[in-house]
Amino acid sequence: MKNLANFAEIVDEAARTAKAIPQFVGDDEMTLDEAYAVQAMSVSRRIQRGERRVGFKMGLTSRVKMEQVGVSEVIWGRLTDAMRVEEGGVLDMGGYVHPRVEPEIAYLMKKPLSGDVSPMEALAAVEAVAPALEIIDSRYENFKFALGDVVADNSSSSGFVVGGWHAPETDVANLGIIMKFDGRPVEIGSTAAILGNPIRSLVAAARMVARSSERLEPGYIVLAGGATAAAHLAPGVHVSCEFQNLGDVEFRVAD
Ligand code: OOG
Ligand code: MG
Repeated sequence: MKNLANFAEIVDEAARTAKAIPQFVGDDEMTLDEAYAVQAMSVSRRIQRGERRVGFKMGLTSRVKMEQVGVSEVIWGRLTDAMRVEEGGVLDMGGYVHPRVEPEIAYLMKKPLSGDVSPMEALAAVEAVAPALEIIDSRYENFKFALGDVVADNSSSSGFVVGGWHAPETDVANLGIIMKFDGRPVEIGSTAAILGNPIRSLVAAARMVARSSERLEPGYIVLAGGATAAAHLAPGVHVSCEFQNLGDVEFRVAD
């Protein structure tokens, strides 16, 4: 029998100590349900250390992200309060293995949502929408993984920055994005890259988390997934991202 709790401990310790580990599995060695079970157990370890659940992140919801990591399935992970980076704040790379940053859209939930829902039903459960940056960090050596590995590793969750909140009816279907390092554009894209419209990512989140007996809870943040490829962070870099109609999000990496 596979010792899923042991996998959970290994991946959680790798995240806690920011030390890279070898890939666990090819996809045939761990089923997807087992990988999500490992993820749940590893996040429980964080909760036992005093962290608090604050939401979910969707991953690989754009073609460019799928191509960047060579995995072509939509995935999800769990967010805790310890992953939140203050907007305009400073990120210390010491807590990460090889972090990258990507532009996203964040939803704030006002009503619970779970299972099969329409985009209209999903939107009716939203309190607000915001521009966001996700800081992802794979705990696997060379940022290399198969589907089961990345899901077990909480879908590379490690940090997120949320900008100003807007009314839920704000149209975020196709907004231009320019992500800059030290004022120079590094990634340019559109929110439409996220499944054609980020609301579809919220619909997918409601459906997918239900399989693990979870639901999107009131007060939860849901990150819709990267709209562009992720860019490697380096010490001292100032990251800023302009979202058409939504405003800017920024942070700095400590030297
Ligand atoms: C997997 C997580 C993907 C996204 O927004 O697509 C993700 C990874 O790229 O390491 O967060
Ligand atoms: Mg992401």
